[in-house]
Amino acid sequence: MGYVDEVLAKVKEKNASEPEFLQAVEEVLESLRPVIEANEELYKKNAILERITEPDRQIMFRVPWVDDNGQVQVNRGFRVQFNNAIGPYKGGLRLHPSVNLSIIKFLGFEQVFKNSLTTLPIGGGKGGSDFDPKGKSDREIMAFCQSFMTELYKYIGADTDVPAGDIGTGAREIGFLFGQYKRIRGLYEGVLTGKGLTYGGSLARTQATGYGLCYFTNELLREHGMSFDGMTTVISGSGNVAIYACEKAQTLGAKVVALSDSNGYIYDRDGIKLDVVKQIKEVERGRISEYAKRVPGSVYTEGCSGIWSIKCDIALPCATQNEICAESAALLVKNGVKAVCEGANMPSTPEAIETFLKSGVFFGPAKAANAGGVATSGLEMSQNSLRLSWTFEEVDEKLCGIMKNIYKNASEAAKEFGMEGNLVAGANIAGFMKVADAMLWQGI
Ligand code: NDP
Ligand code: 2IT
Repeated sequence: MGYVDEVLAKVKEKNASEPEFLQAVEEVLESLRPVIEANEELYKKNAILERITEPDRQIMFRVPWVDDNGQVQVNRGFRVQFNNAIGPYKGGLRLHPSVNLSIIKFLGFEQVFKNSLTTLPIGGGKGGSDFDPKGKSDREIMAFCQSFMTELYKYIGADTDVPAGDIGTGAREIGFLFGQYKRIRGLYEGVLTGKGLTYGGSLARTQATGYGLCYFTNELLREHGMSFDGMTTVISGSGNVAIYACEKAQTLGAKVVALSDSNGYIYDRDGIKLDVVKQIKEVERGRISEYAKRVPGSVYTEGCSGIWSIKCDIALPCATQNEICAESAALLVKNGVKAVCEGANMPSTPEAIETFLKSGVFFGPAKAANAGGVATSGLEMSQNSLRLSWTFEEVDEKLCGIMKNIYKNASEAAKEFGMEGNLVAGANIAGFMKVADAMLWQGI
């Protein structure tokens, strides 16, 4: 049995109850085969694959807080510090009832390679809680965030581990978390990114994941003689990533016709009116179904996977993991989709990815395509260290340069190892090489 298969078997045995984590590891290790085989003795002797698939540490803790009725509630908190070979642990905090160790580990594992691809000095980690922010009052959100940070502060710091936003964690939550960290530690430091602009946040961080996704997609399209101009585009989700992907895609000339949330999707054949979406989602924290009540001619349909039955040229999944299954992928292909680029983390199942690659659809995997968010978090860390803030244009230009570079590196790595055009393999290989090299230099 070869080294890759040996490690895969061990990882499966040790983490049998963690399906999302195993899915992420399997995808990465499978695509690393040519790199590992070219240097098997060195990697095996140093147990690089065993070490890269085992987090440095995983922290789980109780988060008690008091709701508006005076009732004590208890949630579970997580922080998985996966790998800090190339910089302090860095990655978001997800607040969603589905959160468990498997999900946080898959996200932390992906983050290691994604952060490496940005070319910035950031390691990989992820955290969160099974707390559901939906329908909670601002006071309840604050109570939860303060309790969460009262435990988390022991493990993080500007040079140790720098959390940020993810599903359910936006500017409001980051503010409460930062306030509590500052109070407990008595330190004013860039311990979180995605901060408000009045207290150390970076301009363009809010837009960065969505904009970055479009910069990446644009590069991919350009390479194949296309552009967003006139392209019918479907975007799933209607949160931070989806909204700013929609904004940039529209600026680049795309016609975005659909958005969704976990209940259903809207279709507007005249093109989504983003000001209406922003009012519903960012100001009112409402449901996407509201859109159909406010915009004549638009239609709301219950159930979120139906969004992939809409005929489109470009699909940008920006909601959550495994939201595109084999059948949805087959439908997209049948309807003539040209490019699929992932704004969410691991939104396509392995079968869906295979369908896209086999059908010649241009496919941008998450760890390359959505790296603009964490890259701009890296730029926020730099600005905090310098005690300076750059203009929106400066940050946006750097972000655009980083995304073009990620495309180039992933594309060249795929070519070098005989898999031209396969950006899944290219991104995994390019991300892996730098981290593995740093681990080798640093000893065990
Ligand atoms: P938000 O919380 O702002 O938005 C999430 C959106 O996805 C909402 O519309 C939500 O709908 C929908 N959603 C969540 N869970 C499900 C589900 N199980 N089925 C269908 N829809 C669902 O999160 P973000 O926009 O920040 O994150 C979206 C994705 O992008 C995630 O995969 C995240 O990991 C990834 N990402 C985020 C980055 C960032 O900087 N924020 C950076 C890189 C990746 P509802 O309101 O009904 O829950
Ligand atoms: O998945 C991700 O890359 C994020 N949620 C952003 C992480 C960050 O540290 O900005």
